[in-house]
Amino acid sequence: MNKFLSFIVTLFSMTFLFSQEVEIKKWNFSSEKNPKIQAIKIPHTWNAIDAFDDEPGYWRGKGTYTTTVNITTIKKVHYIHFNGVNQQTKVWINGSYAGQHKGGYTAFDIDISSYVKQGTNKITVEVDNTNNETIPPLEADFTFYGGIYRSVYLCEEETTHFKKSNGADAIKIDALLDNDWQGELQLKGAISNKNKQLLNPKVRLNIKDATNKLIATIEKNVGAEFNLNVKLKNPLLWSPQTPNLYNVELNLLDVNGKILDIYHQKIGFRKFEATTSGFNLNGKPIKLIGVNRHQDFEGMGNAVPIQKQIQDLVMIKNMGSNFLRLAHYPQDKAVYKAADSLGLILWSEIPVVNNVPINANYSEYKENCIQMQKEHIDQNYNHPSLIFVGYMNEIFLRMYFDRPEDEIKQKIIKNTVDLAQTLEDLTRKEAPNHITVMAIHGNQIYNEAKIANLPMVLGWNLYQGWYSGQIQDLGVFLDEENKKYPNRPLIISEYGVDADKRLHNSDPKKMDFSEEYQFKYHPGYYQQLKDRPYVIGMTAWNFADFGSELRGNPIPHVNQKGLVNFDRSPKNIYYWYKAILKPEEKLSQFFKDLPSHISDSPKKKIIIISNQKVFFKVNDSEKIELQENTGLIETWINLKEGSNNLSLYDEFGKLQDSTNLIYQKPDLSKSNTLAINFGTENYFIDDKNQIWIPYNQQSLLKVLGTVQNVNSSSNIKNTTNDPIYQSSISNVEKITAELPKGDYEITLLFSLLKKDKSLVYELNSKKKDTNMVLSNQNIKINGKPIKIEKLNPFDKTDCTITIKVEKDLNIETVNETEKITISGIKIKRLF
Ligand code: GCB
Repeated sequence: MNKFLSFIVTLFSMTFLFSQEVEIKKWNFSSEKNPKIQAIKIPHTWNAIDAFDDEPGYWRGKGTYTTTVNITTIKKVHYIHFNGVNQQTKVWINGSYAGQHKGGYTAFDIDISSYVKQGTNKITVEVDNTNNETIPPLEADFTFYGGIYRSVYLCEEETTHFKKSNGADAIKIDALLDNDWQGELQLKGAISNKNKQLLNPKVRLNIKDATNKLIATIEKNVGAEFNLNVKLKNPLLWSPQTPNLYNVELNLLDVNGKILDIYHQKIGFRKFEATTSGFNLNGKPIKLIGVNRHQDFEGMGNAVPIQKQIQDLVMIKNMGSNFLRLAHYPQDKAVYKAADSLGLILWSEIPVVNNVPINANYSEYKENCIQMQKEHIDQNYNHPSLIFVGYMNEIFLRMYFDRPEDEIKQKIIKNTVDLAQTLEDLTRKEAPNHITVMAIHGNQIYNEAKIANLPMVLGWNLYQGWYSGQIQDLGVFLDEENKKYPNRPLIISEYGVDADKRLHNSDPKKMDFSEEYQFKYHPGYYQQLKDRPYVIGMTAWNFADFGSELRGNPIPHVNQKGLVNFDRSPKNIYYWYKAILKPEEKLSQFFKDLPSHISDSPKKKIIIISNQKVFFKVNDSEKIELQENTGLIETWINLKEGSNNLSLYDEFGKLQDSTNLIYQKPDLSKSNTLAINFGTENYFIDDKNQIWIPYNQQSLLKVLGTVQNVNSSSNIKNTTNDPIYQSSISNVEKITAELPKGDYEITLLFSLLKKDKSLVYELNSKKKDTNMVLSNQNIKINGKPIKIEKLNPFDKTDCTITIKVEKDLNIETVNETEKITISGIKIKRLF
């Protein structure tokens, strides 16, 4: 753990806990699916593995957690605080039902005082992540992992304490600034004081600076509800550059001055405004640039330890971001605290995504949305980082995709606008000093239904150059919207493309999943944003790859639009953002693609990520000078056969990066293995580090016939090398090659691709998938017959044979009228 991170972690553990809260980590768990009781630790989910396996879907049902806690006195108030459980929770204490909660992304308290006894108490928690038509999200492009995936605390309080409401202490703080930049802290609170048991309750408010020096204190007798106002002279302001924080400590006292309850919160003074000519923070314009974040992590689902979550925010900040959208749901409280300390402006929202019901479920659904938004606001209101509060994402997406008849369409619009108006009003009332937002997809339906007029800032999720159109269409779209609605502050709430670190292409194209296309798309968007001062900012989709079970993709079940991989190792584009967003930190490095360049041509495109003047040398001889101002430089070089040394220097001759690149011709007299992928222009690195070269990069193999490419992005079973099988060529009459004399191992790779079920997210993509029959292909290799048994859809078959070759390799069908459909071929020379 780096120093900075460990500092933040200690800071949190100090403020998070005080004596009456005990974290309950160890539980026993069983589920309807697997009744065998197992000992587990929180955070926990039962979908970390099955949401990524070959079987479609993931288990959604009921899981039961049990544990015991020791309670020393029942004279006090006890409750269990859950930070997040997906999706419905019911709690029993010693067999008595104590309460429930709906919704998977907000915290909640279950008061257990009436059910506990002195000594050992049994807690039973039933968690249900079955698809529920009344709780948002109903559907979305992410996996709804079930379980108690955030921390749980047993809390003990005096009978008189700060009131709890909506999973938080009912204390709201505004740290305001007047026109002369003088601070005023306004605090609203409430006390739970059953039967007026405590006479004359008193509160004491201490405000301390970052070094814990007391700078203001007041004491006041209070009733059930109270307000406190404190003026602070020349407070240090909070901003992404200077995340100055103050500590607020509120004590509840009895008449003798005994402390009955303590509330802690870090606050920050900042003033902001979203206008049609940009965003101002503390009186200065600032372009908001950052990322969206989902909370899951490779191999863990949503049960991610806090340290890893904080590390995400450290990486996001280190990339140069000043802005973070927590999409599409409230995240762990540690995330908001980290944003406060690191200086990241937050957009946080509830998961009302894709559609709103129009059947009998609507009223209950609406109630659940309202309750969720209240919890979301009450739990996070006091964080200085929280500025944008949202409540809907692409809410007409399902309707757009399904294209229902007009009557149904009108009903959907009616309910959706009704819900949006309710949530907008609620948010303005409950979070009066924040900015309301909504994210919509690039379609006019939102303007037509007038839902786009509701929020204070409108967020557009735009994917021109991926799901539709070209990269340059972004600016055209934004300009048109700005012209039509000149009074509407705009932000780009999402933009991005899927990119797989194993796929590379020097001539990248939309939908090819290569890292190179991602590298073309993001700078293209950034430039168009910079050219448009009226756009408040933009958040890339997504910080990291994340689980979305319904997706195909080169890594099935994973949305790969991350700037970093699912395990948080950076993709090349992460460094590009860092280079341009942090010009003060000099960064120059080679774009990392393939360890070897295997092609008929020695020409290789070199990409350099740099925010300074650099030069580089190939094999210590040629010196190539480069000027830089966009963070990225592309140039072509010629490689010699064998090993090539590339070294990159700053203008003063200091080495910045070096790499070794092997150039190999696809020639089996010089190397012993050649792997060729059909139906694609991408290079692919498989799980054994074998590079598969696209058929068009070599002249060794010849394919005869009027061949057609067949592509899919669906999961191919029984392999992690999906990209090899996700592309094929069909209608092949013959494959031939002239090989050096010898013994060879030949592997032919096949897969049966059927038309993908289109995803709701792939708005305008024209799927190239065709239905293919690949049964009983009878093929001969140099006359030796091999038979491919019937394949299951989206399954793969590899056939390996050993043959002697005198001169030619010939792969053809036994029956001349049949044609071959094939995904790849690997030729290994044995000697
Ligand atoms: C969107 C959605 C987001 C998806 C993303 C995508 O517009 O808001 O949830 O994950 O597109 O990758 O398609």
